[in-house]
Amino acid sequence: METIKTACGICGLGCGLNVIVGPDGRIEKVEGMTEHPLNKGMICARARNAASMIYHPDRIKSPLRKEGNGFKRISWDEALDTVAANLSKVKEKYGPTALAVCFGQPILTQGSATITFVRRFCDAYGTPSVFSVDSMCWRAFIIGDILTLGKYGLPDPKNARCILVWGTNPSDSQPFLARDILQLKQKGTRLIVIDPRRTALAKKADIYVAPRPGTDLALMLGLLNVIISEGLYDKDFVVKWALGFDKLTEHIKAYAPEKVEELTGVPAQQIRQIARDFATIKPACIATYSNTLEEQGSGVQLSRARCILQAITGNFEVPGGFITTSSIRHKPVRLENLLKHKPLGVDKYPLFYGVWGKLIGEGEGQSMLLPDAILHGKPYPVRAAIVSGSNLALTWPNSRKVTEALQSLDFLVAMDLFPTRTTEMAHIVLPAASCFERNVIFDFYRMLHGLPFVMLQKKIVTYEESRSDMTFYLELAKRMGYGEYFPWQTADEAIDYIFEPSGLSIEKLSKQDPGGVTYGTVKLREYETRGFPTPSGKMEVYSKTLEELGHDPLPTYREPQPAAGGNGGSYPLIMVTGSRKLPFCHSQLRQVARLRKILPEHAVEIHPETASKYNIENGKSAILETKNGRITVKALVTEDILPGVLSATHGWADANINLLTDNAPVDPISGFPRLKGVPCRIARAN
Ligand SMILES: Nc1nc2c(c(=O)[nH]1)N[C@H]1C(S)=C(S)[C@@H](COP(=O)(O)OP(=O)(O)OC[C@H]3O[C@@H](n4cnc5c(=O)[nH]c(N)nc54)[C@H](O)[C@@H]3O)O[C@H]1N2
Ligand SMILES: Nc1nc2c(c(=O)[nH]1)N[C@H]1C(S)=C(S)[C@@H](COP(=O)(O)OP(=O)(O)OC[C@H]3O[C@@H](n4cnc5c(=O)[nH]c(N)nc54)[C@H](O)[C@@H]3O)O[C@H]1N2
Ligand code: SF4
Ligand SMILES: [Mo]
Repeated sequence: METIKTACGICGLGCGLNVIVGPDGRIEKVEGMTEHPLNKGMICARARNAASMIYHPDRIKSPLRKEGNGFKRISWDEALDTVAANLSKVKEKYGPTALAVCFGQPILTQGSATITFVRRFCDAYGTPSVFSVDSMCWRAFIIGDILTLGKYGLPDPKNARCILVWGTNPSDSQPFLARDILQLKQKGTRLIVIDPRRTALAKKADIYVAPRPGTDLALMLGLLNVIISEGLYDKDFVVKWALGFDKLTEHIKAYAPEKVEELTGVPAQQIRQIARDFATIKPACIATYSNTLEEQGSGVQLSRARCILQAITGNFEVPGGFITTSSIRHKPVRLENLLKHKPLGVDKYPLFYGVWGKLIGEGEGQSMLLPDAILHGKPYPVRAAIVSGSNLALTWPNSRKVTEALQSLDFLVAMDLFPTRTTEMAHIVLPAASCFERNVIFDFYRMLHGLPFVMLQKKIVTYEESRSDMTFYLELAKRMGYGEYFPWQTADEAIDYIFEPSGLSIEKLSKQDPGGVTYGTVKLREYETRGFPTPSGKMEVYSKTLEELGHDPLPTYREPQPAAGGNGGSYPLIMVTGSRKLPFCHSQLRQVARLRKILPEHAVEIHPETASKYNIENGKSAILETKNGRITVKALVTEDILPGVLSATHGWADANINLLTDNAPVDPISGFPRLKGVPCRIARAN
């Protein structure tokens, strides 16, 4: 038996694992790595059952070519030749913009080298049409942070004495964080939870409030109203660093607690109490994550409001508040000089693409615009797509339209671990290496957790003919004649090349620091010596950049449109979608019997009052409907949700909630869709 250390990539958070490998080279057992700074020995059911996923009989074992209604096994050579020939044909006929590359969460969290490498391939081909899940995950907050602070800030709850857990449920989405927060609470840290569902942490909280979904910006402005009117802010900081604070002071007068109570349903007295606690118990942080406040249609402004709350209370770039970290030096690998076109959405959502001339991410397009571009050929035809590590047929909103678009393509390639609703539409399907079957330098800790730490996600086993995503793009580039830009023999060589300026390498992280290594620093009050990296050098409470683009220069609450909830219209209820469930990751892992046993099927959460009003019974089927479609789903009647609100999860092939959501961009700044606060109705299924 051998124990090998690796960073878990199943849900992408990077927990440290000890993987026990038997004499035959098979993974026997997976345990938590006690010395890892994040999970400190803890693992979740998914990692514990990793072997059942890796060796699952349903896995894609070789490349496949579509033949009639089925698939035929082919060799990698044939697959690569077929992909290269078809992509060349599409480029010749329609130009390079006709290829779209779409990647999902497993690529996004594979480490920065993979994303830049995929982009290098796209640059060589000449397509700017790259789309990822961060059109609805996380990026709206990055944009808001940069517009306000000039950089991306992360909450540091592990060092906080007051934590506002706001629209995140770490018990399901970051289990080690839930554990840490409960431990801190026992030691006296003040815990405040803001969520329309009474989550496990909410039940232990000092204060729990349940706002009407989609009204969080009003609540944040209400907190600012109390903090400013009661003088609970850091006056020295504000005078020196907060550009436009005087305008904010006027602006927030419209958000008195009683007014905010009307908008959000949160009692004025609790708004006052939360504001006072947050401003006076130090250090304090607002612990959000990457998907809830972003998907309300006002993600960028929510991010700005939370940055302002953090900074004016003296909680920016201090441990326990918001922290920022130094970045890792990479070799630049983009070939932007070869790109003659900009991706979809740059004109309408320029800040999604970049702020002040600096790309956000790698300058992807806004994915919400892709289905229509494929279906209507505007602004240019998109006729082929490579889908890497995404089950977008289930996970992108408006599944009906996404499916129709994918089916209409001349050529579709999908690389995945398992057959999915997306791979079933592909002309060529490729077997991807799982996170236990490839080397990746996992450098996402700083981005995800504000932890200056790096670790190797190690190739521990090989599975049939699976290959890493980088290997596929490397091989494809060579077939397509881009060898001059892709001189590496292997993906590992390319990773080492990219990380060379940092001094990190696969060899070093494998032999010298297999348990990971601290890399870089957390920055503490860097602005005091260097100012804020914004055009004004200050924190931009009032954003001229937004004003010039026709947006609200100060965060301003606007009632979600179309409105929902108690308005007596056709869709009187409000649905939140996609709350995480611990056994699964999006649409993944439904095959693993032990995980499926924990949560056998999709169930929509509904309050007993709402259930009785609509004649819905616990455990019985119900029809859930929005303007986009309807599904039949089991009802779970629970006191732990606000009356009038329904909560449905995503990723279920048989009761797919994204048949009910819309891909229309809603946030005017980022183009993010609305997946929380969706107007809906429910009826008993007979
Ligand atoms: N088990 C598991 N973990 C995951 C993932 C997974 O698929 N499975 N996915 C990972 C990824 S990619 C992401 S982006 C993150 C997402 O992580 P989060 O966005 O933090 O998602 P959740 O932890 O499910 O928390 C969402 C909470 O927000 C509440 N909520 C919904 N609407 C509103 C609202 O309008 N206002 C407020 N205040 N609260 C609201 C819900 O009731 C729920 O309790 O999780 C990551 N972790
Ligand atoms: N309604 C609603 N929809 C949502 C959300 C919501 O809250 N509500 N959340 C959104 C968010 S935040 C996100 S991040 C997206 C996630 O959207 P996706 O990224 O599309 O989610 P998954 O279903 O996890 O799909 C990932 C696929 O990659 C495969 N895979 C795993 N590892 C690898 C690998 O290393 N390489 C390759 N090539 N494939 C791999 C898996 O088998 C799986 O089929 O969903 C979004 N969709
Ligand atoms: S939470 Fe579970 S699946 Fe996610 S990285 Fe940690 S151990 Fe892996
Ligand atoms: Mo996400």
